[in-house]
Amino acid sequence: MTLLIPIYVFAAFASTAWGGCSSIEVRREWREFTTAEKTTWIDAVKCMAHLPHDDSLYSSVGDFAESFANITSNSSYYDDYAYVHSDLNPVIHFTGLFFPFHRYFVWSYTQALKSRCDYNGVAPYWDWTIDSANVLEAGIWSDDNISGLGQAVGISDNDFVVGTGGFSSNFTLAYPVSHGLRRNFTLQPYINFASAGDFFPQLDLDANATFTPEVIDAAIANYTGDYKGFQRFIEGFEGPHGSVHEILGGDLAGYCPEDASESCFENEPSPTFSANEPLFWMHHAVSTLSSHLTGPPYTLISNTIQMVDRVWWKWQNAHPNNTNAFFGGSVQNITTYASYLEYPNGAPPYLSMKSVLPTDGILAGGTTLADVWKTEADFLCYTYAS
Ligand SMILES: [Cu+2]
Repeated sequence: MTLLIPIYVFAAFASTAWGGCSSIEVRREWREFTTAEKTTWIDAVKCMAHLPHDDSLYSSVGDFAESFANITSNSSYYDDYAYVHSDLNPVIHFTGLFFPFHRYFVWSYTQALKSRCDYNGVAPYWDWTIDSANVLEAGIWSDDNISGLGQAVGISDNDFVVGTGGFSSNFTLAYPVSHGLRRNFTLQPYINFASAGDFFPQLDLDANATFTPEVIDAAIANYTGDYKGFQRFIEGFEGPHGSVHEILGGDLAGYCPEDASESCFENEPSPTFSANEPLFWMHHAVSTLSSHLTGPPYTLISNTIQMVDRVWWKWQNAHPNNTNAFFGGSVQNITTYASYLEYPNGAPPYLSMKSVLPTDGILAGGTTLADVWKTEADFLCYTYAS
């Protein structure tokens, strides 16, 4: 598989991987983008969605994805990235790979936008804390067809397909079945999780209460040196990461398109195709409970990756004891609530800085946790303005 890594990946790495950063990308919040910059980013994402499927993509886990989303050649390079997240679901969520893999994944995606679609901007993130008090008023939902991300409120008559904004046209997703981008804002998404028992103690929770500035600032200030505790808080059920996914519904939350197979609905909501949503990359989607819990709805969610990465970055920089803090297992164990409490970020064998991140054939091989630990170091070469 290593031999099949596309040549552009090496090209993208050549300038940064060895010998220090020639420049540092400063990631910015969506509302700090000019209208032209927003358009440039949307155009680049749509370009990815029109590039052909890369045959080097393969399933390395398959445990979850194969049941309803086998790799199809009738898909795009953008779909390939969504597929990677779906396939790796059980190894990158509720394990020690959660933060480092998603950091690497968003970075890789941004490199692809640049190398394959001539994107010359920086990776945007959506600071959902700013909009937590009234998510629906967020400017990010602008209906403008070249610079807006479109409506957050879904329309059931239209299978919740987003009908406004830049992704309402020329943007088709392949997984789990061909469909347009879907959203369905739901303030109390956890009502649907009643059968998951102890994992969701507050079924009527207003999801936006979990990602306020106060909540996130407290998380960053606390858990000093406690990587496991910090991850558990951010990634946890009914936590900020999952709440951003679930409050937006549709693709980001893993609700199936109407033409999907029966198995998709049986596993609903499944976060495995959450990376369909362009916002995923700004939030960083993470996800789920997967096939280990029995009976729907058992799954969970993901976050908007980029912002999740920024929260980790802020925590890493908040105290010297956080910077290199790490502890996590390689095996997801959320079979029962008790096992989750024991292994919220993975059971043994434990991971180390030498552990290698999974690629599914389209990400750069041989990347270790150490490579992605410091964003300003010579591998990733990016930082956040604040
Ligand atoms: Cu994820």
